[in-house]
Amino acid sequence: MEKTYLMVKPDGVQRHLIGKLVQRFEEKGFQLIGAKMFRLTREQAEYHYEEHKDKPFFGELVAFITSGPVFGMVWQGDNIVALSRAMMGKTNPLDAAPGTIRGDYALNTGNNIIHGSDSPQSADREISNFFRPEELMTGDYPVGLPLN
Ligand code: RTP
Ligand code: MG
Repeated sequence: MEKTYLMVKPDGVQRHLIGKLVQRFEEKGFQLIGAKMFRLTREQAEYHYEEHKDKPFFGELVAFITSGPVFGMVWQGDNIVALSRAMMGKTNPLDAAPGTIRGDYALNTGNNIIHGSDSPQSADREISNFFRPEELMTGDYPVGLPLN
Protein backbone atom coordinates (compact mmCIF):
# COMPACT_ATOMS: atom_id res chain seq x y z
CA MET A 1 0.00 0.00 0.00
CA GLU A 2 1.34 3.43 -0.96
CA LYS A 3 2.32 5.67 1.96
CA THR A 4 2.93 9.37 2.39
CA TYR A 5 4.20 11.75 5.03
CA LEU A 6 1.86 14.67 5.73
CA MET A 7 2.75 17.37 8.21
CA VAL A 8 0.68 20.24 9.55
CA LYS A 9 3.29 23.00 9.63
CA PRO A 10 3.71 25.39 12.61
CA ASP A 11 1.29 27.91 11.08
CA GLY A 12 -1.42 25.26 10.70
CA VAL A 13 -0.93 24.09 14.29
CA GLN A 14 -1.06 27.66 15.57
CA ARG A 15 -4.29 28.26 13.65
CA HIS A 16 -5.94 25.17 15.17
CA LEU A 17 -6.35 23.42 11.82
CA ILE A 18 -5.10 19.94 12.83
CA GLY A 19 -8.58 18.49 13.26
CA LYS A 20 -9.98 19.90 10.02
CA LEU A 21 -7.00 18.64 8.03
CA VAL A 22 -7.10 15.16 9.55
CA GLN A 23 -10.82 15.06 8.79
CA ARG A 24 -10.28 15.82 5.10
CA PHE A 25 -7.90 12.89 4.66
CA GLU A 26 -10.04 10.53 6.72
CA GLU A 27 -13.13 11.42 4.72
CA LYS A 28 -11.26 10.92 1.44
CA GLY A 29 -10.80 7.31 2.54
CA PHE A 30 -7.13 7.20 3.47
CA GLN A 31 -5.88 5.26 6.45
CA LEU A 32 -3.91 6.95 9.24
CA ILE A 33 -1.12 4.67 10.47
CA GLY A 34 0.90 7.02 12.68
CA ALA A 35 0.81 10.55 14.08
CA LYS A 36 2.50 12.75 16.65
CA MET A 37 3.05 16.33 17.64
CA PHE A 38 6.69 17.30 17.92
CA ARG A 39 9.21 19.99 17.13
CA LEU A 40 11.72 19.32 14.34
CA THR A 41 15.38 19.47 15.26
CA ARG A 42 17.55 21.60 12.99
CA GLU A 43 19.13 18.38 11.69
CA GLN A 44 15.75 16.85 10.83
CA ALA A 45 14.67 20.09 9.11
CA GLU A 46 17.84 20.40 7.04
CA TYR A 47 17.56 16.76 5.98
CA HIS A 48 13.84 17.10 5.21
CA TYR A 49 14.40 20.12 2.95
CA GLU A 50 17.80 19.02 1.59
CA GLU A 51 16.64 19.43 -2.03
CA HIS A 52 16.28 23.17 -1.35
CA LYS A 53 19.62 23.68 0.40
CA ASP A 54 21.02 25.95 -2.33
CA LYS A 55 17.88 28.08 -2.66
CA PRO A 56 17.82 31.61 -1.22
CA PHE A 57 14.89 30.77 1.05
CA PHE A 58 16.50 27.70 2.67
CA GLY A 59 17.48 29.48 5.91
CA GLU A 60 14.02 30.95 6.30
CA LEU A 61 12.41 27.62 5.52
CA VAL A 62 14.42 25.78 8.20
CA ALA A 63 13.78 28.59 10.71
CA PHE A 64 10.04 28.44 10.01
CA ILE A 65 9.63 24.68 10.18
CA THR A 66 11.56 24.52 13.48
CA SER A 67 9.76 27.56 14.95
CA GLY A 68 7.07 25.59 16.75
CA PRO A 69 5.34 22.25 16.99
CA VAL A 70 4.19 20.38 13.90
CA PHE A 71 1.72 17.52 13.59
CA GLY A 72 3.40 14.77 11.59
CA MET A 73 1.37 11.92 10.12
CA VAL A 74 1.84 8.80 8.06
CA TRP A 75 -1.10 7.85 5.87
CA GLN A 76 -1.65 5.09 3.36
CA GLY A 77 -3.99 4.44 0.45
CA ASP A 78 -4.10 3.91 -3.30
CA ASN A 79 -2.21 6.67 -5.13
CA ILE A 80 -2.02 8.64 -1.90
CA VAL A 81 1.03 10.70 -2.89
CA ALA A 82 -0.60 12.24 -5.95
CA LEU A 83 -4.08 12.44 -4.45
CA SER A 84 -2.96 14.10 -1.22
CA ARG A 85 -0.87 16.63 -3.20
CA ALA A 86 -3.97 17.43 -5.25
CA MET A 87 -5.95 17.93 -2.03
CA MET A 88 -3.21 20.25 -0.69
CA GLY A 89 -3.13 22.46 -3.80
CA LYS A 90 -0.26 24.36 -5.37
CA THR A 91 2.73 25.49 -3.25
CA ASN A 92 1.94 29.17 -3.75
CA PRO A 93 -1.55 29.83 -2.35
CA LEU A 94 -2.05 32.38 -5.16
CA ASP A 95 -2.12 29.42 -7.55
CA ALA A 96 -3.95 27.02 -5.25
CA ALA A 97 -7.55 26.44 -6.27
CA PRO A 98 -10.39 27.09 -3.82
CA GLY A 99 -11.41 23.78 -2.32
CA THR A 100 -7.79 22.71 -1.82
CA ILE A 101 -6.21 23.06 1.62
CA ARG A 102 -3.84 25.84 0.61
CA GLY A 103 -6.56 27.44 -1.52
CA ASP A 104 -8.89 27.50 1.45
CA TYR A 105 -6.52 28.37 4.29
CA ALA A 106 -3.28 29.96 3.10
CA LEU A 107 -2.24 33.40 1.87
CA ASN A 108 1.46 33.07 1.12
CA THR A 109 4.08 30.52 0.09
CA GLY A 110 6.05 30.75 3.31
CA ASN A 111 3.02 29.92 5.45
CA ASN A 112 1.25 27.28 3.44
CA ILE A 113 -0.13 25.14 6.27
CA ILE A 114 0.81 21.63 5.22
CA HIS A 115 3.57 19.49 3.75
CA GLY A 116 3.10 16.36 1.67
CA SER A 117 5.70 14.03 0.14
CA ASP A 118 6.17 14.51 -3.61
CA SER A 119 6.89 10.86 -4.51
CA PRO A 120 6.76 7.43 -2.86
CA GLN A 121 10.58 7.55 -2.61
CA SER A 122 10.44 10.93 -0.81
CA ALA A 123 7.76 9.49 1.45
CA ASP A 124 10.02 6.62 2.59
CA ARG A 125 12.89 9.03 3.21
CA GLU A 126 10.69 11.49 5.12
CA ILE A 127 8.88 8.86 7.19
CA SER A 128 12.18 7.41 8.39
CA ASN A 129 13.41 10.91 9.31
CA PHE A 130 10.51 11.35 11.74
CA PHE A 131 9.13 7.95 12.77
CA ARG A 132 10.58 4.75 14.15
CA PRO A 133 9.07 1.61 12.57
CA GLU A 134 7.36 0.65 15.85
CA GLU A 135 5.46 3.95 15.85
CA LEU A 136 3.53 2.90 12.74
CA MET A 137 0.57 0.53 12.52
CA THR A 138 1.30 -2.26 10.10
CA GLY A 139 -0.76 -5.02 8.56
CA ASP A 140 -4.44 -5.25 9.37
CA TYR A 141 -5.96 -3.38 12.22
CA PRO A 142 -9.65 -3.29 12.93
CA VAL A 143 -10.35 0.43 13.04
CA GLY A 144 -10.05 2.79 10.08
CA LEU A 145 -9.80 0.35 7.21
CA PRO A 146 -9.84 2.02 3.79
CA LEU A 147 -13.37 2.89 2.68
CA ASN A 148 -13.03 1.31 -0.78
P1 RTP B 1 6.21 21.05 0.80
O1 RTP B 1 7.50 20.38 0.43
O2 RTP B 1 6.31 21.93 2.02
O3 RTP B 1 5.08 20.07 0.87
O4 RTP B 1 5.79 22.04 -0.36
P2 RTP B 1 5.87 21.79 -1.91
O5 RTP B 1 6.37 20.43 -2.24
O6 RTP B 1 4.56 22.21 -2.48
O7 RTP B 1 6.95 22.88 -2.32
P3 RTP B 1 8.53 22.74 -2.40
O8 RTP B 1 8.95 23.20 -3.76
O9 RTP B 1 9.00 21.40 -1.96
O10 RTP B 1 8.98 23.84 -1.37
C1 RTP B 1 9.04 23.54 0.01
C2 RTP B 1 8.54 24.70 0.80
O11 RTP B 1 9.47 25.78 0.66
C3 RTP B 1 8.77 27.01 0.70
N1 RTP B 1 9.07 27.75 -0.51
N2 RTP B 1 9.34 29.02 -0.51
N3 RTP B 1 10.05 31.64 -1.27
C4 RTP B 1 9.88 30.73 -2.20
O12 RTP B 1 10.01 30.94 -3.40
C5 RTP B 1 9.55 29.38 -1.78
N4 RTP B 1 9.40 28.33 -2.57
C6 RTP B 1 9.10 27.29 -1.76
C7 RTP B 1 7.29 26.70 0.79
O13 RTP B 1 6.88 26.81 2.15
C8 RTP B 1 7.19 25.26 0.33
O14 RTP B 1 6.10 24.62 0.89
MG1 MG C 1 8.11 19.60 -1.41
